Amino acid sequence: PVPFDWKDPLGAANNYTEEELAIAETAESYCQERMLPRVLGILSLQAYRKEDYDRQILTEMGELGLLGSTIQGYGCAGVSSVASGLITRAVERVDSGYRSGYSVQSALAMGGIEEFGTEELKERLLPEMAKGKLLGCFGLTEPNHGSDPGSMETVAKAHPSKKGVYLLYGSKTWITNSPIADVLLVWAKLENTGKIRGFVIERDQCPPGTLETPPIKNKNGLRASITGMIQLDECPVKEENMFPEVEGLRGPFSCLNSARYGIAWGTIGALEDCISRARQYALERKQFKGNPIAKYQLVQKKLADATTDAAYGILAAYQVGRLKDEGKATPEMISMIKRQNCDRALINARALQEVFGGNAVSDEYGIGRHVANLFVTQTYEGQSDIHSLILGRAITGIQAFC
Ligand code: TGC
Ligand code: FAD
Repeated sequence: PVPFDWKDPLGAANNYTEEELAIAETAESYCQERMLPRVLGILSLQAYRKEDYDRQILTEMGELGLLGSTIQGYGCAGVSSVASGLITRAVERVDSGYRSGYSVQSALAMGGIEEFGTEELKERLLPEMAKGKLLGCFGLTEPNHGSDPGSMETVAKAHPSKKGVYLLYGSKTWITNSPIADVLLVWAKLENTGKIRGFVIERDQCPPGTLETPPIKNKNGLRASITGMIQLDECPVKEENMFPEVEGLRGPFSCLNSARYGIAWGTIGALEDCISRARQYALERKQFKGNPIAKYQLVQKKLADATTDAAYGILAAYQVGRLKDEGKATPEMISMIKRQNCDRALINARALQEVFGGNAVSDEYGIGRHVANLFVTQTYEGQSDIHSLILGRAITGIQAFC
């Protein structure tokens, strides 16, 4: 009989193609060998402790062909959605903050430009973004409008004297990568129609004082990623940089479908790291007559629960990935896996934290960092309760948002 593998209990790896397995291996080696030392501080960068995001990571990922990996052409690899999920899982096994930086670049900024941008924007920006030379961000959330982005206040007005130029006013907050982004995809309402449109702001084209991106410091989660605001004051954007076709929330939500799908894979990577760390600790730590605490049933139940949820979560994400590539995935499927995998990863990581006793409080054991990060993953890209309401609406036909 085939032996049981606690790292892949339901044999998900049997579903992947050889190409997907090779991509996963490349991503895993890069993440474990070059990314992990940064978060733990072995390279004295101490990303999590010092809130120090190393931008070089995206350049390295670009060199490996991992950025915007599902995009066909424009210097991107054009791999399957499952392969991109496996990359995301490898990155988040290290830290959700690095996965955030990666998702925003790949799914939200590059994905948005690829789906809705003009050919000129795609040819000019995507290859440089794929190399990690230009960094992107995605500005939807505002100080007064998070779960309800349809009420956004950021506005684009036609320039009073320059034809074909818009002036953007407003502010976005909690924006991953914004302080260091070169390309800022910002969603704003056109003053004359009130319709939401997507604008690609290029930092080097903005006159001084029209675009500010102050960082938000002292976060208690996702400290290895950089987060900030986007403040726009008469920020000029050429009409060519406005997405020509897409209007309304369909624009930002289409980008979010891909990013939310990635989070469903990623959070299971973080949970798998918690399982591995807790299992090792439980085997080594001895209490009561020299027994390893792994011998105790209550500890074993925590590991059994977490391992089961991780295994189910991966298979669900895999299923949606295959359907996505066949054009059969619905946004509700993505809401379901985003909500379930984020919630189960957080709940199980929190339970496994208990296995470490007092040592859980030291950041050297890694578990508290994952717990703090997973709270954020459950909150951004649609808080879990919001995804419950999206599913509730689809099930009953009645919307309960307001
Ligand atoms: P609603 O009436 O539901 O829809 C308005 C229009 O949008 C279309 N739509 C979608 N299209 C494609 N994909 C989807 N998933 C879509 N969901 C909706 C819809 O068809 C409609 O189109 P049209 O043409 O008829 O106008 O809009 P609502 O205002 O009632 O929305 C309610 C709700 C709760 C579903 C929505 O606002 C929501 O999902 N809120 C959560 C906000 C959110 O997810 N924010 C994310 C910000 S970005 C971020 O967090 C990045 S973190 C990155 C990182 O660091 O990893
Ligand atoms: P609110 O909308 O104020 O919600 C607060 C609580 O009320 C939540 O629990 C919510 O579920 C609940 N609630 C709200 N409405 C309802 C309702 N109708 N029924 C029941 N419950 C409800 N945004 C971007 O645009 N780009 C980014 O790159 C980005 N990166 C982020 C990075 C970090 C580290 C963080 C923390 C956030 C980021 N966000 C980003 C913002 C994120 O998407 C929002 O925080 C999220 O959408 C929730 O919005 P909010 O914080 O305004 O909470």
